[in-house]
Amino acid sequence: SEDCQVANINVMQNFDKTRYAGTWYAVGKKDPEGLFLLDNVVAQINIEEDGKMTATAQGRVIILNNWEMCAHMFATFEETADPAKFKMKYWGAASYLQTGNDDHWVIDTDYDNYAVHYSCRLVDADGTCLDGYSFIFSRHSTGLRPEDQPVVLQKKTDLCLLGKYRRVAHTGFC
Ligand code: ODT
Repeated sequence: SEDCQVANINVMQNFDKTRYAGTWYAVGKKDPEGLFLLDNVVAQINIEEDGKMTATAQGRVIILNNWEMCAHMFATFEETADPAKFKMKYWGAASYLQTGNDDHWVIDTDYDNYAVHYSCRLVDADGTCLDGYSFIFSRHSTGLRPEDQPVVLQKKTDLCLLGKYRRVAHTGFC
């Protein structure tokens, strides 16, 4: 939003989770404090028979004493009054991986090429986000199509995160 208030952030209208399902390659990321997923991040969104959204994800992480590994993660999503806003409960295949319960907001997607995700973990006293993260997802491991780049740039600006993203490499590590 223009004033960077978390409460005023616009999310995807008429969000359709069935079209969001499938494989997404993270191509850009704004990191939170205590960064976890480094690169080679691929998420697989599933819709279960009961209609609930779940996901698996993998990504390169460095745990404890500089041990590099491919983290295998799982998540369940709790729906809210807004269909584009979920609570994501997540855990790792191994006990030493991160666990948590984060917001998972879908800011914008065309379902077939790009998705802009946002999660604020800590809202400051002034209503802005003090600690959060955001993924730019693509259906293509090679990155965003040129025609999607201006759309995504506008969404980064709307999120008050312009210039805070880094590219997420896909090297085949995971
Ligand atoms: O890298 C960080 O520090 C922030 C990310 C931490 C949470 C990642 C946990 C992944 C859970 C399993 C898969 C979910 C897929 C969802 C897609 C987008 C958000 C990661």
